[in-house]
Amino acid sequence: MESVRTQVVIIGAGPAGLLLGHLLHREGIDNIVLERRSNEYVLQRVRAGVIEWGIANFLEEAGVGQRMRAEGLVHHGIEMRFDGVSHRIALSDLYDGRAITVYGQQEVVKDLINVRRSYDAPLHFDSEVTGIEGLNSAHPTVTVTAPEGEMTISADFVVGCDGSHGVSVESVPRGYMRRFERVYPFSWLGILAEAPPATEELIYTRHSRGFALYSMRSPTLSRLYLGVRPDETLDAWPDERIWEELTVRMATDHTAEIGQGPIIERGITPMRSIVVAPMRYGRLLLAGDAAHIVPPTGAKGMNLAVADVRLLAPALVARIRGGDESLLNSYSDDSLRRVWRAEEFSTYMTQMLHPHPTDDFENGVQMARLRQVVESEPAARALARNYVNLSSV
Ligand code: RFL
Ligand code: PHB
Repeated sequence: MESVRTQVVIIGAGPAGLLLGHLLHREGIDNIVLERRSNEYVLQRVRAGVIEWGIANFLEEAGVGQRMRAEGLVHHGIEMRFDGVSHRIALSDLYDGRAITVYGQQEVVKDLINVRRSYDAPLHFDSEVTGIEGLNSAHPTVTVTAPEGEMTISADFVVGCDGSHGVSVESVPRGYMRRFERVYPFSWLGILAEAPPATEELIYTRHSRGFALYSMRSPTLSRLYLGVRPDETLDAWPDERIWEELTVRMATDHTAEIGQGPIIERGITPMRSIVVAPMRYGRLLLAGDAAHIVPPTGAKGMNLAVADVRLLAPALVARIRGGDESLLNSYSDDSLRRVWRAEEFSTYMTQMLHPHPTDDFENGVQMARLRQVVESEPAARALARNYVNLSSV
């Protein structure tokens, strides 16, 4: 079995793992990124699309924002649609001219992989971490199953950026970390379609039949979501049914039909909230979805992953270079404050926009919340600040 040594082992090549690897490399810290999926799989995985103002700035400062600035779509507002009427929330007017950038997560991942390839730092695809040992010793080790065979890597620190079903949390003694969880009674059916977006801004819709979201990836690609029952499967949703349902839920008195086109990707994602605390055990640190999941209604998941790494990279650098552990010691508390704020906002957005199938008291409260957002400037301002820049305040 091959045995390798490095300073930091990073498990997972999503936005969190790849960005951390890049930030550490820039500070001269050796690291190895391990990813169980193939390079192709990671590049075509369609996920998040909204990048907050401060997170976009940070990606640029980190030297990986060039294409995002050139090709990303800057949005100054979003629409909230209910009772067949659209209301614009003027994000930038409400928040010092700040805006969001719509740029696909797989494009962020592609940019991060390209930059890593440019300086030839180790990044292993098809390489699954199957065990983590010695987290309370000076040199923890991970066991990796790769196409070339098994490998062990010993490091100063292990960082779990391995998403929501990762091996990192599993390697911590039971009972050490607390897991807070909420499951919502619906899922999102998401599609990517070769159709020019019919509108310029995202539209969050509440209809009595359920939630719908109109988003996009480029001037030729639309990204749409439908709130569906948690037990729904894709077999029950042929293309015609998806378009029909989107058309019904998004209809207003004034809008034309939504643009349709070939569906090139589809999936169903359950909606849930998870927080794991603390985000550290000995020499293991957690970042991104490995430590927390938010329902996608607030568009926060990728932003939180980047924000974790923005704190964690300097903390690891200070500890490895100078032996100063203070930043590492406060990493979990500092991150979790932001994570709980994001959970609060994502829950608020989710509950306001997903009608309850039977509880009409709940539905009355939802409508009151929506009306407040479009009628009260302080309420709209609060939404704008949270939507545009929660991870940087
Ligand atoms: P990732 O991207 O899941 O990456 C984890 C990686 O770890 C690998 N892995 C392993 N590798 C080696 N050994 C093992 N034992 C491993 N176990 C796992 C996995 O293969 C994977 O490649 O986590 P990361 O980096 O923390 O990034 C988090 C984001 O991906 C996630 O939060 C967002 O996609 C969430 N999200 C959104 N976030 C936003 O900020 N804005 C949005 O608009 C937004 N929309 C969304 C979303 C997520 C969605 N889905 C599908 C969950 C919309 C949807 C529909
Ligand atoms: C997306 O474009 O994929 C997207 C946008 C906003 C959300 C979730 C997903 O809240």
